[in-house]
Amino acid sequence: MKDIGLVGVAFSGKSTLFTALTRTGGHGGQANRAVVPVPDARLGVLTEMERSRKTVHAQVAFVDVPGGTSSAQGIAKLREADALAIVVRSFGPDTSPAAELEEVRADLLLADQVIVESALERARKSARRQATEVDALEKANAALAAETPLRAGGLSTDEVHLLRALAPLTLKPEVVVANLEEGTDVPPDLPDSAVGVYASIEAETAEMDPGEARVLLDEFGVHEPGLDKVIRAGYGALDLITFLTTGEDETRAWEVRRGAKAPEAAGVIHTDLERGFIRAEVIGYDDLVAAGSMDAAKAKGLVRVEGKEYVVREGDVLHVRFAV
Ligand SMILES: Nc1nc2c(ncn2[C@@H]2O[C@H](COP(=O)(O)OP(=O)(O)OP(=O)(O)O)[C@@H](O)[C@H]2O)c(=O)[nH]1
Ligand SMILES: [Mg+2]
Repeated sequence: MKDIGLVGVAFSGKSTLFTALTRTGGHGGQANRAVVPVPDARLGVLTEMERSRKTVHAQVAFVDVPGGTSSAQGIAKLREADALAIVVRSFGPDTSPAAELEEVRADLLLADQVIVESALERARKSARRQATEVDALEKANAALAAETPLRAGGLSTDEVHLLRALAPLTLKPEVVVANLEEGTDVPPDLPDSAVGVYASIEAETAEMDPGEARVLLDEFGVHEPGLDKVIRAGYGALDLITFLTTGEDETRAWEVRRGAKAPEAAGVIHTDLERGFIRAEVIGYDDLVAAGSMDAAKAKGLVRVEGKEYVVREGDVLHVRFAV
């Protein structure tokens, strides 16, 4: 499971958003890590279609990082995250969410500059230095000096690989979350991809009976709550795809690295399935729904047989054949 670190200036509402997330049916372990199910409408459809006894969602974890970018401890925690969600304040008096976003991004750039510069110095002095490493660090250093996040720095796969050990913050995928005043929308000067949430009221309503929550949210002018959007956007920013399995026992969403081949995906379900992988029977979600059921899809010859080289796609419904 992947971790998304919440980052933002003081009082932007990170902890309030975190509380709202923990109440959506999340069952966190530690106090500052909320494990939440990723909303996925396809699961309900397949569950009904195959009359599955159980429905299991993919999960993602949000981490509330005390101190944020203002402390070394906060920065260190954020380095452990797989993606960052930048929370900007868009409620209360004197809001300037776009300026806040720039402030946070500048902090992230600065934090990376510090580690890249010192790594570069060390690499240059080292007797065992490798030209490729020095080159990668120099390229990263130049990007950061030009205020370009490393993810947009034109680094090759190998260079990114060399930098991974430093866990640079600006290499991580990022989503922007506007914490909104009730009755308002995402301000137009934020990126188009920014999602809005009403953290305060959504924290209050997350545990209510859905009908009661609806009434209260309507009263506050919140017609489309944002928590689900935040979770989907966060999950979506990670370099993952979701594949599905369905049957009488359960309908389930699984996550795997984008670009993974069928045996690796099978291994997410169980290591035996990867070790003993023979083939996968595959149908895209839309094709399956159009066919009406797995049996109907098989009867129509719509279920493909794929081998070890097949690259799994978003929304594939898989059935793995294996022998151990
Ligand atoms: N009106 C309103 N108030 C909010 C909202 N979200 C947070 N607040 C209030 O803003 C204050 C700061 O919220 P926190 O969630 O503690 O902010 P934070 O980002 O965790 O702050 P630090 O941990 O200090 O960096 C609290 O008093 C919250 O009640 C919101 O959506 N609407
Ligand atoms: Mg906080």
